[in-house]
Amino acid sequence: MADAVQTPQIETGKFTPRVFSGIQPSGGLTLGNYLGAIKRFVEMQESGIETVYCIVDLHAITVWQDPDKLRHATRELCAGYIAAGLDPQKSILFNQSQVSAHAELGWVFSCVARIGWLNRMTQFKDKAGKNRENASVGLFSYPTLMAADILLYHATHVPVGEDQKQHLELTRDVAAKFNHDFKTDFFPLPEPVIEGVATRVMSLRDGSKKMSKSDPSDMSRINMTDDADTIAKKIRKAKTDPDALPSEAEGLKERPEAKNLVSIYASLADMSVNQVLAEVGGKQFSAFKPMLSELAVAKLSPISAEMDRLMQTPDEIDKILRNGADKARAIASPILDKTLEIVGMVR
Ligand code: AQP
Repeated sequence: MADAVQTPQIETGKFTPRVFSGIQPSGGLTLGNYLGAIKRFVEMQESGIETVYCIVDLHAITVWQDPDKLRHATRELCAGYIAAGLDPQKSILFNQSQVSAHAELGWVFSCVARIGWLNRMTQFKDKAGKNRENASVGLFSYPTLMAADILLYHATHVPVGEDQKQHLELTRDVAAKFNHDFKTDFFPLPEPVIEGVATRVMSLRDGSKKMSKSDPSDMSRINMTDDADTIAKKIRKAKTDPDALPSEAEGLKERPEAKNLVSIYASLADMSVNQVLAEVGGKQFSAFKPMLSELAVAKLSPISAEMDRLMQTPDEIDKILRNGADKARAIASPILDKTLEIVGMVR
């Protein structure tokens, strides 16, 4: 268990340790979401810390979402959470738009954050691309809503993939500026938890690009709902180089595609990269890829079968989300009320 999460031992001061994280229902779940986020969510749930996991549908609509597809993706993400091991009895599972305090605190924080801070966000630049003038205002201010998601629960730890590091830093800046401006210590400065060997799973077609739900090429990613043949085909066709695998991690430098496939194997097998290379060093990709396919299918098939089963009863999923939202509201409402009081709103 080389990449097992260590229960963070940070000083949380007056704040009780609480984990918050979320995923956008902006398409089907990918292997990147699973290894970079959900697998870690489950480990943290089992570590005994209070865990709150959200389906961030308000974030998803920062880019166009077809309403029917959004509804489907929201339920499918909830099914993915549960199928991968999140237990609604142990963790709070809910969707963001059912707890209106997210949007309300998001507004307050959009008045705390500075435009200069948001201008530095690389994810906005990547997602807006060249057509920046045509991007939604929500896409630009996304990180202030993310700060609200986290701070609304006084969360102390936030498990995320590497790509969210900058947004987490902005969340800490928002909390620190709010505390400073209003001479309070009301908000904690949450710690990102970016651990393990697969904090940045790369595209199967291009080792310099993150594996993403919204990549136009389906061959670039493994979807959690892909069947065994599709997974095997995508891994068989994954871009590699002509060399054999090295026997130590050092030998993967400058070989992004090879590093990606070995890291995926390591994360799925709960091994370190060096442990994997000790076993497969010297092999050609023609021998390694079938091993990776077999492992990926063994790990992902039970999850996708369970997702399928859960999706047969969407009413049950909706009930789980409503119950989760009630529990989330019970934590969030007093924190929002106190925030508005600190700001000077008449209550
Ligand atoms: N490729 C990845 N490797 C490791 N972690 C990843 N995450 C996403 N992609 C990878 C982590 O998954 C969590 C949820 O991400 P998100 O859905 O909220 O947004 P995202 O990071 O923008 O993910 P996508 O798949 O790229 O979505 P789209 O295409 O809609 O933008 C986060 O913790 C993220 O780090």
